[in-house]
Amino acid sequence: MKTSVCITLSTGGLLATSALAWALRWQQPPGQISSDEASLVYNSSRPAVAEGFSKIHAVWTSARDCSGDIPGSGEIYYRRWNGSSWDAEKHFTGLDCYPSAYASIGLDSEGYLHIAWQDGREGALEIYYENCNASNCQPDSTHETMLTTSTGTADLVSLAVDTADNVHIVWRDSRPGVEEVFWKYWNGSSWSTDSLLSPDDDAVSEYPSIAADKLGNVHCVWQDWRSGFDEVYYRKWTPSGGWQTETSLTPPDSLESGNPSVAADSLVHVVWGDESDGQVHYRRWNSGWEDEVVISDGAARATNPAIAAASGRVHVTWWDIIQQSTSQIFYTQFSGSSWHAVDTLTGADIYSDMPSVAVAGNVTHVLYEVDMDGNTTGIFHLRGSRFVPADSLESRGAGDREASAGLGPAVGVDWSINAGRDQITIACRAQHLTRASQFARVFDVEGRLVASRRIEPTMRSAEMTFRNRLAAGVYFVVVGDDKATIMKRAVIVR
Ligand SMILES: [Ca+2]
Ligand SMILES: [Ca+2]
Ligand SMILES: [Ca+2]
Repeated sequence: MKTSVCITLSTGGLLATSALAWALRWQQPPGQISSDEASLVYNSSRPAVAEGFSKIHAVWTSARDCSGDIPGSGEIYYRRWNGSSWDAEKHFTGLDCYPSAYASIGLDSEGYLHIAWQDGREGALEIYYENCNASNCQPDSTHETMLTTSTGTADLVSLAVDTADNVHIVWRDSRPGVEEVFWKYWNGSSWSTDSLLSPDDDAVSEYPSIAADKLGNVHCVWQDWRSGFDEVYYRKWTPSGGWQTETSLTPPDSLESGNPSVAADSLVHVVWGDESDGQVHYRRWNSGWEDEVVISDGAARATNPAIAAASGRVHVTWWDIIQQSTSQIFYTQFSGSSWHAVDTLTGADIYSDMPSVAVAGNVTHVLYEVDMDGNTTGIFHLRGSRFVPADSLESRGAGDREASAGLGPAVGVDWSINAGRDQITIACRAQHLTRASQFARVFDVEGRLVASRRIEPTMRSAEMTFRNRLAAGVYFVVVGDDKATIMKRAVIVR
């Protein structure tokens, strides 16, 4: 029985000096969606999610209906989040158990869900495609279309639907002798021929990611080995001009920059994992490519970011291999001007990876893979919604503007919990709290007030004693006065 208490403090949201007068409240525990029966967990992997008509659509690979006689066997499964629960699971591919995997989805303006995946039913992998009306999707394997006839292997497909409802796919294809990125698209009446997007130069170009913006354009990124190390390249497609020449997004610095992912609204957002510091990096196109920024804060190797852009905000999730034996999911959000503090979504006691993200309204949905027991994996779902942890923003009048006048720039809060987990000590650094009405409060992840006490102006620390032990979970410590608050997030692990 574990008795130790581990506290993880993040650099919490600093309400007083930024516009981030909110936090994300993640529903716990996460829901498992890859099987309706908790006792039955099949190998399920690589979830992909997309928003459409305020619903969340999820696909993933599972071997639940396969005996395992065929190596890599798996089929593509689908569920729709209707706003409060997941509709019944359906399978997209016929249950032949030949490998079907790496599904990518997008929705068009009429509510059709488009899906592409790699499939080994013909021997070597090829790209397949199907669509359905997402209001009541009825996958029909007799309507599947084989989109490629590669002389090599066609896989790692990414799909996007542009504003004219053209369906674009990019994928990795070894037909030139070495893997290159190919593209084709459905123009409303037929599929175009397969077309090379990356230079046919004997250097591997792979892991393409594609996204459509609000203006009718399409954006593709991939990793490219031409300098002897992987770097990220980019091309843009316009309806009138087709594909523009490529742009290098990362310097050829002999440090791998790979697994890029792209999202687009009226701007273009690209993330990737970078070996220079083991972090997730981000670049935005806004009338030109802005400098890259580091958006993760992991101590290990952050990789495989997934990205979504919605309502002017950018959402990024990734996994970080903390140690050889465990991996955790992280998330952060960009307001357009500043990045929110990184949220840790999964504990170090489980191995979780392959996150995917989509947003409906104010709710962020993250799906990811969990290693259940070393042999089987399951797909899990977390919802995060924005909320304001300070109990009464209304009393602060104009909120953030008021708040910025309240506390000095060097504010800081430290806190610790005793081994019995029933007493929190909160320390306020420097002389920030000079007003008459000051408080320290602890909220749980649901935003409920757990404890509150008044702090005298002369006090530099406060203790809060709880009647019961605090359960493991996420908490927020808020210190402030009637004008401003400082929030710090903490995760209490078993
Ligand atoms: Ca199959
Ligand atoms: Ca190449
Ligand atoms: Ca690099």
